[in-house]
Amino acid sequence: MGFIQPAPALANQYSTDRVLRSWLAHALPPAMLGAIGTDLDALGRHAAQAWRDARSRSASTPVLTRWDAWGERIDRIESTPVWQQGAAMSAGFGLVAAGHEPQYGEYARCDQFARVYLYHVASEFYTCPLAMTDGAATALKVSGNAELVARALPRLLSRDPAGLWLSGQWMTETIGGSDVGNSETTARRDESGQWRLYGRKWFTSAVIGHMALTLARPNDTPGSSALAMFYLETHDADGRWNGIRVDRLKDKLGTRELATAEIHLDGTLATPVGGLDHGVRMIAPMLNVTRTWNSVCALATMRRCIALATAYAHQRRAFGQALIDHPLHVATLADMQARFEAAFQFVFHVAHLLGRNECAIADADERAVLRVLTPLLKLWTARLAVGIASETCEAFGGAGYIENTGIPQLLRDAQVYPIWEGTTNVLALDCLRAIESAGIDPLVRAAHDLLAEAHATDMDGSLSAAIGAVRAALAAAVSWRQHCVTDPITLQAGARAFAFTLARSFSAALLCRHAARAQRFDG
Ligand code: MFK
Repeated sequence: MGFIQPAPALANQYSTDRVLRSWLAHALPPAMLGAIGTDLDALGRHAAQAWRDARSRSASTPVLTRWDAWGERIDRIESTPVWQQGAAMSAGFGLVAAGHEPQYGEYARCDQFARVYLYHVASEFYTCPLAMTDGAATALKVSGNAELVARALPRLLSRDPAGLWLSGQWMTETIGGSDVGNSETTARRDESGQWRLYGRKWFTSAVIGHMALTLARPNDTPGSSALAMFYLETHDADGRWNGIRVDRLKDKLGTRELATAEIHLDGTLATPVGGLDHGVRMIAPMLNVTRTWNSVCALATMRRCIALATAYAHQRRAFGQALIDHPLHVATLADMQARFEAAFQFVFHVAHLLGRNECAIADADERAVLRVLTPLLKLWTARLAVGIASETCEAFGGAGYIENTGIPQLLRDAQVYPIWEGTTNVLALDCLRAIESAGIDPLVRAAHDLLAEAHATDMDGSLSAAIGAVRAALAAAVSWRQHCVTDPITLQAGARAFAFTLARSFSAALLCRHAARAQRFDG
């Protein structure tokens, strides 16, 4: 037998992550970092082991059994082995709970998202229902519905695997994926006065969950504002489906371990969470949390891609030397790393802002900035992850096109990030709407503050060109918007480019500050 190359190996994904460790060391109180370090280290070890384990077994996908042997409709979904460990991992490491527990105050979301970032790829997208569980907990808290909060929150935030509930976010219908306001599901009171839902939900990502938040129309009025947000539990006390039929599981490009279902609601008992209208407004806090999770998970994919491509570059030889000794290959990896580090700064900056907002210590400017940065972060990190995953396939050559190396899956899975939870264009328009209501000044001020700090602490002046370039890009974006603010067609047509410019500028401002700090600290 001739030459055989070994599979790329991963070391502990926490202890070898210079970017994460240095960010945490600078941002978190030292006692907190000491307290969470053991968990992060264990998650980093788990990630490396999960990569090895996945290479030594066949891929598996969830299986839907609709009928039992005697003809009874059962709609049972069997999960993959990794998913069967999901509740223990999630409760044990507090992957949802950590973001809501008070002990770390404004840093709770930083702690939580460091955990999620380390767990995500190993989880086979078990993080998807976790994201929605977190979103449901957040939306219920914001709703102020004390009864539902008392019933669901202890379960959604449980650290006991047996007591942990997962939540779905059932929004998408055949008539409207992005255009949720067209939803056709109706809500009717039965003879006992209880609300029951009737309709078809076309993409339900957590039908294996215990509850869901969903939208339905309590009367015949069309339009988005006539939708109400409902809470439902998927099974009754005897374990029977609550008027839900699972029609089939989706045959998807990626995230194949995740059971995404088409379902019918046929008399599903449900409770209005708030009033009987403005359901989109009520579910928006959930969307903003799941969009942040999407960004964290996209970041995790980038990191995994670069770790694998770098490991491979050290072992694969071509033209007489290792790939890592070829300057052009190194430059390609360095470009991927630069994009990843910009995304990293952006993700954890938003995580911190979210934590500050939820602790009620964010000021008005920070709240406005968080509202605009959330869709910007989601749309930009999603596209970055797809680009880096594609580049990674190429860095592996032919092996990157062979399914059982595990490399193509990174690309197939990454393609979901720009689609679910709002496409790039939907989010670019959301960003315009957010700026329309809060103005662009808070965002510009926040970026200028970062650049001013970078400038003031840039000891050798090496950052002045970068700082100048970011200021110029921001000024161009602001002036473009000002120029077409009375021309909605031009504004919408340019929304995507505008959003990308803002996202790149803001992350570059964060990088400038980081670079200035790095001149002083060894990290
Ligand atoms: C691994 C990571 C996993 C991540 C989880 C993945 C789970 C996947 C499951 C799914 O994919 S679920 C489907 C996700 N679907 C979407 O994300 C829908 C995308 N479409 C949009 O976001 C549309 O822009 C939107 C549905 C919000 C448009 O709705 P409307 O009603 O036509 O628009 P409108 O009038 O702008 O918004 C209604 C209200 O909500 C307004 O408030 P008011 O009533 O006070 O005027 C908006 O300000 C408010 N709103 C909308 N988006 C908001 C928001 N408020 C805060 N934040 C937002 N993002």
